[in-house]
Amino acid sequence: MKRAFLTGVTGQDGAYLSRFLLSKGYEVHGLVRRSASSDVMDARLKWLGIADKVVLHDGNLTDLSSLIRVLQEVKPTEIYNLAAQSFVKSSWHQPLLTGTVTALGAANMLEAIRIVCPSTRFYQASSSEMFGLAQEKMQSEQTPFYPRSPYAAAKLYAHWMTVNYRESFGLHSSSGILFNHESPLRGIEFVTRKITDGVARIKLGLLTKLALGNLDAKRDWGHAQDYVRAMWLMLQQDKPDDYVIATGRTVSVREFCRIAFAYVQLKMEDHVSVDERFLRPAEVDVLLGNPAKAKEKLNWVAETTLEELIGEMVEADLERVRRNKHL
Ligand code: NAP
Ligand code: G4F
Repeated sequence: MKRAFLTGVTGQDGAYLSRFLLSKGYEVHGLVRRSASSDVMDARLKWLGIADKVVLHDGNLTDLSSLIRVLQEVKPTEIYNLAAQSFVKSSWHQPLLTGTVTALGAANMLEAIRIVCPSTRFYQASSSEMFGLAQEKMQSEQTPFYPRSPYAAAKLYAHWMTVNYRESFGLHSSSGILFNHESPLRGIEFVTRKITDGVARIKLGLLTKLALGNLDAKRDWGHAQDYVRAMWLMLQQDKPDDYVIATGRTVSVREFCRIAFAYVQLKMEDHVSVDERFLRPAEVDVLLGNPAKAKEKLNWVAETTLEELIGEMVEADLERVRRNKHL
């Protein structure tokens, strides 16, 4: 039986990846950190109807002893390290915490694997944020990195540790350099979900204005459901490697807003304002990924268009706001 162990199982990608792996017949185990709000901890797994099918283990990415204990218990065949302090803006407020979880947490996971189960395949959730001040118009596996936030610097350390443990100890450790991917399960603090939630509230008469930050920033946005498939494909390869996962299309926050408001027959100009509280000390102006290697080696392409993604997110938020549902 194939047995997967996920850190970050309660997050957006953890929920979609769990569902994907269960559909492939895997036994799925996940790491959860202790929370005072344990009733909502597995809200995303519940949303997808799989909470009772995922085995949860108490632990923390910053606690190596907990990782060693859980790996000894679970004996996974595949490990997906999705846990992180993943919100870029917060990484300036909590740079040391971000380094401890997002950078050293990955090193803890790699050490636990090296000690307990060195033949287990490992996936590291790397990020297009590592390209930061992008050195090429389209970013590929060959593009030099230029991190622009404590988050990106932490992810870069984790990325190179994944490469290093592959080269030093022969671990089957792969790194997915994923561009932004969204869904109805995206955290409300990220701009896409903030916009679709705002659109729903404005459409239903609960809000009139939506305050955002830099409307000119451009991102290559895809659907999380497509991207978790790429994670799995990486671990099915004979050799570990690094892959850029992206759609190859970039649009601005302004254009994302325009499409989302138009979906409910509203104009963004009537509702969106700029509030400098949402600006960042250093911005990543534009990201655009080149997924050619993933297409060639993994036979992976993004299947969901941006318009389909936005439609699905707006519909989910309309439903959520109408029913006053959590998440
Ligand atoms: P997310 O929704 O923010 O989920 C992050 C997960 O990490 C949550 O399950 C969280 O648990 C867990 N976590 C945080 N600190 C932890 C700790 N100390 N110990 C154990 N677990 C901890 O993130 P996501 O969007 O699913 O992204 C998954 C991964 O991919 C992250 O590493 C992110 O940085 C990376 N990534 C994301 C994107 C994207 O566009 N989504 C793109 C590139 C890379 P709680 O539920 O307890 O908070
Ligand atoms: O949605 P965001 O917060 O995502 P960001 O910073 O691109 O990071 C996400 O994608 C990365 C992959 O490239 C992941 F590694 C990371 O974990 C995370 O999932 O912001 C997107 C853009 C930024 O340029 C930001 O300045 O939107 C701009 N923006 C404009 N107004 C805003 C807002 N972002 C947020 N969160 N809130 C605003 O009001």
